[in-house]
Amino acid sequence: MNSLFHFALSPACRKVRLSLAEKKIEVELVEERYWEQDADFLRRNPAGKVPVLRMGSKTMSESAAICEYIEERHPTPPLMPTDAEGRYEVRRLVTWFDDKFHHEVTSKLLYERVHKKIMGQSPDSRNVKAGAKAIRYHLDYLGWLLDQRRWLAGSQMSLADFAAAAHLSTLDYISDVDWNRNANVHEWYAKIKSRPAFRSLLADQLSGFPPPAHYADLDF
Ligand SMILES: N[C@@H](CCC(=O)N[C@@H](CS)C(=O)NCC(=O)O)C(=O)O
Repeated sequence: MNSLFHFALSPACRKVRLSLAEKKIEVELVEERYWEQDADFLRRNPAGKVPVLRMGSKTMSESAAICEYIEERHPTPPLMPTDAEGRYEVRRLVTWFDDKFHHEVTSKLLYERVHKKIMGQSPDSRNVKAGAKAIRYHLDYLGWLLDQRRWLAGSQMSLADFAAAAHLSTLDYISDVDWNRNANVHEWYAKIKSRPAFRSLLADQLSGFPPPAHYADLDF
């Protein structure tokens, strides 16, 4: 059996969960309290980060590398285009979310409001304010991309959509996404949220942090 060591509200873990589910690869989810940095966890990933995926005898870390590995081993259904330009665009957008969006928005909202609390620290309101401001610009950028494309990186759903949806779904869990800001983004998220691969994310419950009613509602 494959095992994914994960944390429910980790966008990097969610991206891997979406890829595995879309390709119908079964996996046992093992919750990892990564901030405790226990010895077994550090043995699995000396970088001390989730996700960690164990497939057969192989133990892997780094969500982008994991997703591309899954893609190469299980190419159907495809989550990467076949042409170099298309693949470039997917990788650019995955990096946009895992780097820029993560730094400007996710770390400022989710990590302040949830992760810090779990670790017994107080949120910094300046960060929360900065994150709430930055997400507007990112939603506008997504809306602009979707003006020209059916999916974020082109005409086919790809890892770029999963990277974006992974981040936005964790923020939606804490009601930090204004779905009325951009109709294209709302429509795109409704489409991706209704996929069977999304079901396990919508069932997530983090103890002490109940999700709002709209979180699992497909008609939000
Ligand atoms: N580049 C990594 C980032 C993963 C990541 O930042 N995971 C967070 C949880 S969302 C973590 O484990 N943080 C612990 C740490 O940075 O020490 C990936 O894409 O897998």
